[in-house]
Amino acid sequence: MRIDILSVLPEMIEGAIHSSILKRAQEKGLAEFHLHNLRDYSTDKHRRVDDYPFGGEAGMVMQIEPIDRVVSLLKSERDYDEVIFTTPDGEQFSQSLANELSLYRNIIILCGHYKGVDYRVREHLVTREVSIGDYVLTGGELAAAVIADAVVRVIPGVIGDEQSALSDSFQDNLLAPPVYTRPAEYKGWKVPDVLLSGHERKISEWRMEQSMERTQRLRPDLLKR
Ligand code: 6GU
Repeated sequence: MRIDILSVLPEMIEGAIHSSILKRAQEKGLAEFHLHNLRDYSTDKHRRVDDYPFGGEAGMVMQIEPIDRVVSLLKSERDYDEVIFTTPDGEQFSQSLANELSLYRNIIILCGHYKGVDYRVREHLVTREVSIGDYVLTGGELAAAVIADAVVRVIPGVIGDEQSALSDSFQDNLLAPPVYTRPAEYKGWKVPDVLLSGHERKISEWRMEQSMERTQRLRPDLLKR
């Protein structure tokens, strides 16, 4: 899968795509990231990509031209399955959307700046608008990094033990059960006996009970879906 990310601050995303799992996905040839600085597509001698809004409101607006230039160039090179725009008024990102996007070959993620992008970009260039939650970030860069991370880690082969992506919290609308490792006792704080019992059926029953109890207590909304 190839992900092209368009941004005025690509360095904000750099760290995420060089983190261990996403880096390994790239080394294995399962994912490719291409960061594009929108300023490189400005026609202005000062590399400006924004201008004053028509109608005279406060704040600057990102212009359509640099965005259209890079989107057109990319589309001339390959077909894209989706042009995603990150914005707090988009559809809510979820595990199921991450799973769906992970099946695509090529996607573009355009990092939005809320209120700040010429609306024709959304009307004519973008195919999907995505928010990562009900709060406002200074820009869409961190949201793009979140989306890219969640999508790439569910591509088969990216996570060593494929089971582990499938048993994540949210894959089945249940929170994951607690996990422990050695030592079995630390400062008198003990690992639950059942996990040391070697009794497979009891262990899997305990995990399911824990998942149900934690979901009921912490995220009862998940059980109603
Ligand atoms: Cl996608 N962008 C911004 N700026 N803020 C957000 C968001 C996106 N999702 C939640 N808050």
